[in-house]
Amino acid sequence: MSNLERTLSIIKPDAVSRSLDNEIKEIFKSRGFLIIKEKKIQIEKPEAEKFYKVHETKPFYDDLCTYLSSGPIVVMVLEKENAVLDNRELMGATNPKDAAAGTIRKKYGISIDKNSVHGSDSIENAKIEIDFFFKD
Ligand code: IDP
Ligand code: MG
Repeated sequence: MSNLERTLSIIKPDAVSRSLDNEIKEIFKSRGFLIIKEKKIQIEKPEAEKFYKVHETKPFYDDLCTYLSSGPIVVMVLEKENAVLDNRELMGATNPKDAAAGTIRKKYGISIDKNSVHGSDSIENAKIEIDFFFKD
């Protein structure tokens, strides 16, 4: 039975500003992800606050939203069997220090906040996040 899924991936400002976006896109493609949609954009802080609303009570919320809106990002819809979990595995742990060898955050992440990529954490949130950036 096919388990084709879509997930939302964001290449964050720390990676785009180091011109790592093409290299990271190649990693996704080489792991079997199809990039169905993509755009390079910069969002305003209120949009970042909406996107990260689930974290609004966290102490790092304001810095997180300032950071996500601080420079260009690449937003992508990735498609593959088990895309949601496979992308989380390929990204690695939130803190690059804890990320496993071979993961994107291990390779490129600078710190827990500048960790290079975002990925949806469930099929339900993937749908919400894809609509957030690509509703048309
Ligand atoms: P995730 O990106 O691995 O799903 P979340 O817990 O959903 O991690 O947190 C969202 C983002 O918030 C993280 O990617 C990271 O950039 C930032 N973040 C999470 N925890 C901390 C923290 O303790 N300090 C600063 N930033 C954090
Ligand atoms: Mg998350």
